[in-house]
Amino acid sequence: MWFMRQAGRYLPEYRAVRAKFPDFMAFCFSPEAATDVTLQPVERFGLDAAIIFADILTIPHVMGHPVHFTAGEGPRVAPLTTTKQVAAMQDYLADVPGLLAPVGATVASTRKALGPDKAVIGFSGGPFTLACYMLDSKPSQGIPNTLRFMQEHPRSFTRLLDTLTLACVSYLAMQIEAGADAVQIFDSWAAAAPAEHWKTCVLVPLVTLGRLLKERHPETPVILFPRLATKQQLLALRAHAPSAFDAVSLSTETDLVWASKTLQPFHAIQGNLDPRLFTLDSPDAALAATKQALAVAANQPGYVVNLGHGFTPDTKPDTLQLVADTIRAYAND
Ligand code: 1CP
Repeated sequence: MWFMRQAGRYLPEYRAVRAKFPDFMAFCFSPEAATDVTLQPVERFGLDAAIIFADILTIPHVMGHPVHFTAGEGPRVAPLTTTKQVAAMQDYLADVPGLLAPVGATVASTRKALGPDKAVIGFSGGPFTLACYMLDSKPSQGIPNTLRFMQEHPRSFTRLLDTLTLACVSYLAMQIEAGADAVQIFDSWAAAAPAEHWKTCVLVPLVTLGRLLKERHPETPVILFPRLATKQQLLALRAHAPSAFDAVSLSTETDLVWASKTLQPFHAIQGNLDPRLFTLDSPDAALAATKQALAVAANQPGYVVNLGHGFTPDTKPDTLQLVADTIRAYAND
């Protein structure tokens, strides 16, 4: 068990460290502080895995599109507007591991701090999601620039996805070489791709990324998180396990009973507790959902308890403690 955004603002000990860094990206690139907050939830709740504290936007940040975070507003990425800028990104490709070396240092020191019974998870964004942030900055409000660029410059858009795919491979390989035991690819805006372009925008880049990574590190499990993927899309991805990935992280919206029956015999599944249940005054609903998920998916191999999306700042740590204790008691039974 581990939880998406387990290191975050709902924890007072996270806020205390965060307060020392007015610049969020500088925080992500400070191995000592990043290791500190990576370990906090693992120690507090006794989780099985530490996900490295960083952000998916580190890749655009070091490839010529700096990212700034303003309080309460989220990320702002220096926008990509021209095909020339896509071509210019090539120049950074070979340097990605070096430019992101501080994240490698966080991986190494986290690995060193934890016992062999705990896993360290590295991560990157999915190529399409990164492209959405580079073209639109706020994909939550729609991706008009991404859709226009895709339409007007189809070859350059493909080149952008290809470049980001190679950057992700190189970044994830670097994290594995620094000590990550598994990696997760967050394609958070995969569902924003028009249905007729889902294959070229989401499936092909994710499968290519996974395959290239497995050529370099065949033993390291790769988890995909194609957020809000439909059943049909999850089935299309299933055909590419285990050559490109080993596990799929499911959104809360996906029926776990269906996923356990249909996907779990082929690859591991992870998820998909509703993070909103952890914000309620009473822990009862989160506990009931946890027991339900265990009853559905934990009776066969290949189930990782997690959320369907990340924790929000109003998450109740006490509820997470009760949930983690319940899962541990189940696993030890
Ligand atoms: O001020 C703060 O503390 C900012 C909050 C925050 C945190 C805790 C951001 C800004 N990023 C993070 C860390 C983070 N981001 C992790 C660390 C490890 C952990 O899970 O504990 C990870 C894995 C991410 C990944 C990430 N960043 C995603 C993919 C997952 C998802 O939520 O879909 C995305 C989309 C981002 C971009 C981003 N970074 C931060 C915010 C607020 C956002 C979302 C912006 C948006 O809504 O578009």
